[in-house]
Amino acid sequence: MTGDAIHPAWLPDEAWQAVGSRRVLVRADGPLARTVMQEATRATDHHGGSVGDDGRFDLVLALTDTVGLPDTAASVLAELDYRSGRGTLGTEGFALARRGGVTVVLADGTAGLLYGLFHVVRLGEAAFGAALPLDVHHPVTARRMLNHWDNIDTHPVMGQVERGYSGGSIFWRDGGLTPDLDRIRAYARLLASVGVNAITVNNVNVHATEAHLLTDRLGDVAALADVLRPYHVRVHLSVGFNSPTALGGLPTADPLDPDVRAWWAETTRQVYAAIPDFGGYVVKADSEGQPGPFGYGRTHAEGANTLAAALEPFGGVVHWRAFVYDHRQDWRDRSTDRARAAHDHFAALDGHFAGNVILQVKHGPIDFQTREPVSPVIAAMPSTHLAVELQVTQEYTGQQRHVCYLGPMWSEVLAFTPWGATRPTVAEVASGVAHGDERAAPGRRPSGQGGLVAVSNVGDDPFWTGHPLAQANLYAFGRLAWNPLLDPATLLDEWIDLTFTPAATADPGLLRRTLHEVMDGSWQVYESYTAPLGVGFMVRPGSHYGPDVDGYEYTPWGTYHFADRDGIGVDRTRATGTGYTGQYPKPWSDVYESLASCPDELLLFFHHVPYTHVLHSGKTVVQHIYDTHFAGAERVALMRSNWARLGDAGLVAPDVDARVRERLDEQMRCAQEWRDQINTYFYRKSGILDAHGRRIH
Ligand code: BDP
Repeated sequence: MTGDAIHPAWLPDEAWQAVGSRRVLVRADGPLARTVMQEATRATDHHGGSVGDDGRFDLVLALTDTVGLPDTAASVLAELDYRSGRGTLGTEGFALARRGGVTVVLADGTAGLLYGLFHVVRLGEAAFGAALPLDVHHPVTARRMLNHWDNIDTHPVMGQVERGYSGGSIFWRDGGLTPDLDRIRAYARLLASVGVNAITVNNVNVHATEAHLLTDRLGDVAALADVLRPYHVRVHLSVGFNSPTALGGLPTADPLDPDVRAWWAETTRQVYAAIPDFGGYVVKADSEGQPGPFGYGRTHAEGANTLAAALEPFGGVVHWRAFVYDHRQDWRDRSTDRARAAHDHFAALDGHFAGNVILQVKHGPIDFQTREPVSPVIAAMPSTHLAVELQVTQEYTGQQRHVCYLGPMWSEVLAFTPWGATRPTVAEVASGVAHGDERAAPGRRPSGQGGLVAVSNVGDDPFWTGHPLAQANLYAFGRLAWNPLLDPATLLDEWIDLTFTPAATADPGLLRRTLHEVMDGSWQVYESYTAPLGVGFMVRPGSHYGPDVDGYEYTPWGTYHFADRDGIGVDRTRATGTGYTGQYPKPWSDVYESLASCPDELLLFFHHVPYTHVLHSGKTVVQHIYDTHFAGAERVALMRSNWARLGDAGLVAPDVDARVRERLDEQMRCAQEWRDQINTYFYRKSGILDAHGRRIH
């Protein structure tokens, strides 16, 4: 992909117009303050403003311990002192106010100033208009992390980026570190602008070459850390549990073996010698062929704690993934249920993990399907730090060929209340403030570990994310990790305003309106033409793209729909099924157990029902399948014609327009393929005709 012009994503110079045309004063020192200064200078150089201290300012960015602030900033600081006291903003928070024609951003630390500057960019002219009352901003979650499933080498089956749909890796090229560090710097800037502060640079499936990043290739990781640091992004590494044997030449990786513990301690010491602000390790163990503590008769707590002990002296953390299941199940054995696996493995270990272990839990119990219930593990580990893992890369949601704006899905997950009462929410559990803390609330500074993690969708593609509109997912993830209460539609507006600069037109609202039409409900549209009612999978084995209803049905992976001539769905009830519903606390265990209360969209995830079962919507299951599949494909046709209006009006850059059109053509083709295969399959299984007489066979 090199040689193509890199699209600026949501921070083109035009997005800096409001800041760049102003007089900016920065009062802070240190590396991050230098970044703030550079950003302000770049913007003002471009738009004709100025950065400096000539006594006249429109925008002041200052640390709260600055002596001799200009009058307006001093009055804002006085109000902040009165309200909460300086020192309460934390390392990343900031306060913003506008009075007397001056916009003031105050922070206790330079990271807060950086985030404050990006906030002003987001506000645009609104930051320089009418007075704004003092407003304090904190991230709700302390760790806002992206995992890159990138390999240095190109894997024969998975390619260079596992489940990557945006070209090759932006970190690794030709068997080593990319020479294009400017691209990494631009990426760090995008991440900082949405508040992401941590990243892993290699795949959770740690192959032989990538394993060496921990030891003899550490210099490459240090080089990446140097590029990311000016934007307050810390580097973490995915490491193999068998590193002591694979890299250290030890006879065992048993986590309780003293030599193994010493190896981790010494290796980690060397990591910190090279990268003093290294974040920690991410571990996928005993899962899909990765080695783990089970191989040594140890628990996952024993495994995680050994790595945690090595990191602890340096303030590092272990993100230990709860994605542990047996991918060699017997499909005839209904007592096994992949959905149960994480809870079965981890719930009993609550309270056994070291303080710097963060259990990283996929948001659903299976694997990033279009629709899953929230994982019961999130409610089962009150004495464990948890991070919730989302998938920005669209493995099961159209692989960046289909438009699928995931903000609404994540927002639903984050707002879910695992105990039924109005709080705490999943977001509050992930922020580490939920348990036993009545005062837990978004906006409060997190008191503990934990966080939000997502699998990145970025590669070396000129549009960063393959589908240009998939940038919005990266944007929304960062913003929701900062504040899970943000409205996904509003986030889309933010992204639109920062990304597109519409040419003057008779209809200035057209761009925004069209993008909303195309993107707002695109997750539900995708859901409507793919696997129905929460049943999941039905995708082509291996690639996970396109329909294959029975592709996984008789395989050991444990992802079944159990469709036969009479009905469909997985019975996960306590009464007659796998007992999975019992992993939830009340009220959800009862809500999901009962056919009467189980939400329609999750019906087939929890129950096996006849095709004639009547949903809450009043339709039968099979008629719902037909209707949603016809409607879904029609919606895609509409999305395509709506987009064409934009392109025809010249409102988006020609290269973006061309890429989006090409993807929408493929989405149309694929949606029709899904519609036809699913409808025909269920017609043939059930023998029930479509009530509206449409062609289904
Ligand atoms: C699945 C992917 C697989 C990943 C795995 C994981 O298909 O490539 O390795 O998740 O999260 O969704 O470890």
